Amino acid sequence: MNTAAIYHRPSSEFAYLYEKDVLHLRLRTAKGDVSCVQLIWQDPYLIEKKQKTETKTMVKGLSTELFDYWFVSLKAPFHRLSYAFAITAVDQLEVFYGDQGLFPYSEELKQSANLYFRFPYFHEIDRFKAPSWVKETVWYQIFPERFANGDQSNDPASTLPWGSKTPDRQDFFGGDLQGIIDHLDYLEELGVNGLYLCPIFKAYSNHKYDTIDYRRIDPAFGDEKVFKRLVEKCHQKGIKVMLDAVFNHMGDQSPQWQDVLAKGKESKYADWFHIHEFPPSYKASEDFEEAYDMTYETFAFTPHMPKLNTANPEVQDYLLETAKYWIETFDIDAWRLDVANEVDHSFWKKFRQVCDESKKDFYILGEIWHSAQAWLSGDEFHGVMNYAYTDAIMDYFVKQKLTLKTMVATINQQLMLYRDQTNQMQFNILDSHDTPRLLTETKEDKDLMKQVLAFTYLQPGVPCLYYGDEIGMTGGMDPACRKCMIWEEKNQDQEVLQFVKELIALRKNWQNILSQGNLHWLVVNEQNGQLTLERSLDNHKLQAVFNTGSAEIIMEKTGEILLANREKENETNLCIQEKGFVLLKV
Ligand code: ARE
Ligand code: CA
Repeated sequence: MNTAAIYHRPSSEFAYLYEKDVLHLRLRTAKGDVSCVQLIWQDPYLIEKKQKTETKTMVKGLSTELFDYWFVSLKAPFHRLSYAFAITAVDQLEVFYGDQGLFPYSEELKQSANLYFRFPYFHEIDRFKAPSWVKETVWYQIFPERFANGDQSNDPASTLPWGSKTPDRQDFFGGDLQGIIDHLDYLEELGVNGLYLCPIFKAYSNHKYDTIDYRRIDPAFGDEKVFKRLVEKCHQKGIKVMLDAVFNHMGDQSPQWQDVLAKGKESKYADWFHIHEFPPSYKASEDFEEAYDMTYETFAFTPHMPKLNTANPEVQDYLLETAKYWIETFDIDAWRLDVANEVDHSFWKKFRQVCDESKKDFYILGEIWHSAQAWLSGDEFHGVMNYAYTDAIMDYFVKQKLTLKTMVATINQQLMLYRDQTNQMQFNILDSHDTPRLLTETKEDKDLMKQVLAFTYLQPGVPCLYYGDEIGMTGGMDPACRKCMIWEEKNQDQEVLQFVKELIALRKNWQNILSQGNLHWLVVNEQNGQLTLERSLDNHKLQAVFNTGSAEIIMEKTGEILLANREKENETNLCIQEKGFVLLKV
């Protein structure tokens, strides 16, 4: 038995309330090492009285390269629990694993109350709760400067003709909020029901991540009246609205930073930032894109984005009031938090409370590109932009940097980092305004793009479509991934658009299973590239077969075809070609 791999941690993603009074427990063991795990449990005060313990068999769930994860769900009569694990290895060795560690198994051990792990009390108020509407959402990300120009009167002076070129870093094309309003019917027909807008507050650049005034809509995008109309029309169409909160830093054109430049240490904003030496200064790189010898802290090495001191109560009040203002005045439904991992937890805990107080079922999404357990224990974010999960998908299907087995193991590893209800809230994006577009990454192979999209929309978590992907737009690394949306139908790929509409409709029709259902990998065949996954909930089952290899896959038709690409069928058989897939209701 590989005892070193055995692991459980109370009050974590290994032991948590999933629903009111329903406890989920997980145990980690070495892959292939254990044949059976029995949970031994009882009320802590009854164990003290030597009351007989109960047992419940755990089931083997997901596996990674190194580990198997075991799972059990249970209720406790008095909302208190002492529990331990009786683990039987394939080599027949049996151990008792509890709060004091591992012991060779014996019945006597069960009488020793102090050897048990504890879930002291099932407090509903402590449970990781998330707004259930998010599970039913298919998001659409818009970069407002490039979606649609609905009002030429607000165009910045240097505005270029729409779609006239691949954008450079400083270009403006006149996109605005009215342009989004004008195309809500398009979004409704596409089937998306959540809108994630990149920043829209007054700022210097075309991306608006260098905020000047958090309380004003950027004049090039419109004004508060237009924004209020946009949110109202979205809500009338059942579309939720998520704004982008850039609280890690401000723009250096902001009045606060300008005051620091003017007055130095005497400025009342001197402590709003992380300034090590006055006056704040830097030396610019030749292309003015990056700086060095900076005497103050910034986002990355960008001198135009001085980092905010979010431990300063004045800064906290200013930002928390901002968060509250946009929720209470415009009824937005969610915040996406920019550079969320570099802002302190103490501030985010206050932020979560403000959002919860401002609007019931408000959704908080952190931009974190790596594993994010520290922000997802229930008192900060509900989910993160799930690049750590979708990178594995891209690295296998598109970039061929991973083996099939490693992709599956990485996905399972990500799922085991978080509580099940948290996994349902994760924001699955394949591309964004910060990455090359999906179709460009697939080298314009539309079948591969469809396969990757279909695979992603079948995962736990909610999908987000980056504007223009649905009509076959391309574009490399930022700023090339931020081209103007193409509105002439003859220049839109109508075939891809139709496929994406079907995929979104399928995700919404089956969102119960796809969001909350179990995930099983039925076939992971490195040789012929067959990957079959199953999503199941109660007695409903969906199975998807992906051909990630080069030879055709012939298989029996085991259910009703819900969606497919590059597959042929006759009465009994299916033939799935390279880069094809089929989704079956079994
Ligand atoms: C752009 C270029 C830079 C260039 C800079 C010069 O991308 O290469 O040096 O211009 O001005 C915004 C703009 C960007 C701009 C940036 C800085 O949208 O166009 O950069 O400001 O001026 C990391 C962070 C993540 C961050 C990305 C960009 O972790 O938070 O870098 N994303 C947010 C927004 C951006 C925004 C900012 C932050 C700043 O989504 O749009 O940029 O407010 C790996 C790492 C990640 C890294 C990721 C991307 O995966 O793990 O940590 O993200 O690569 O680089
Ligand atoms: Ca405009």
